[in-house]
Amino acid sequence: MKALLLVDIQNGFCPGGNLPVPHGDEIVPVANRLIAEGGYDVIVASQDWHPANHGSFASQHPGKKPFEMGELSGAPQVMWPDHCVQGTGDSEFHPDLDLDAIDYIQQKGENPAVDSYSAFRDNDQAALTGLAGYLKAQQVDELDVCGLATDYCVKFSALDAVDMLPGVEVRFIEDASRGIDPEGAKTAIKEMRAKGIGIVSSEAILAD
Ligand code: VGL
Ligand code: ZN
Repeated sequence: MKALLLVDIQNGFCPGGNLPVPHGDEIVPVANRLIAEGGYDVIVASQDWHPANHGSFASQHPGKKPFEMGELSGAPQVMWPDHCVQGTGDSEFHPDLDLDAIDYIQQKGENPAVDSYSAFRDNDQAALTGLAGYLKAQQVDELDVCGLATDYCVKFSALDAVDMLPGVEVRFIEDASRGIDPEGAKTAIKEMRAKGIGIVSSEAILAD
């Protein structure tokens, strides 16, 4: 079974959101085309879903400013602007994303004491989400990953997919993703490639 994982295509990561990824909204029509014509059997989406007091927010650390480094539960942590707070418009999926086609939504980042870039588990790797179990139950053996942001949640989700779904071929769809920082995105693609993740374009997928 072929699956598509759409990572965090939410208002908060698009222009106008609280943690905007440059040109993040440009991936929405690409994602919709992949959903409609990509030949996927299973389509899943992750949703960054933080409580208002999440420990990744600079606002929870007196004296810290957004994008500085800080600490969370003893580990280094980027201090993010408040973003994707549960129940706010910032945490909603982009209004143009074709939600009807999504079979399973994996929320993440609910524990205020740890961040969760990956859709599969928290950054400390202690608590798992249900996503690996869901994909295994669907007998997925090919997983394409795309979304926001290439250098954070997309990268960590793709790397975890390789570790947590043995035997599954994992690919990253470059033009259906955008990064927070261009250098970070380049490094992320190198890390994914080094892990055996294929780097593909939506064009190639749609032409198949
Ligand atoms: C993300 C930073 C903080 C992401 C989520 O979706 O890439 N980045 N929370
Ligand atoms: Zn977040």
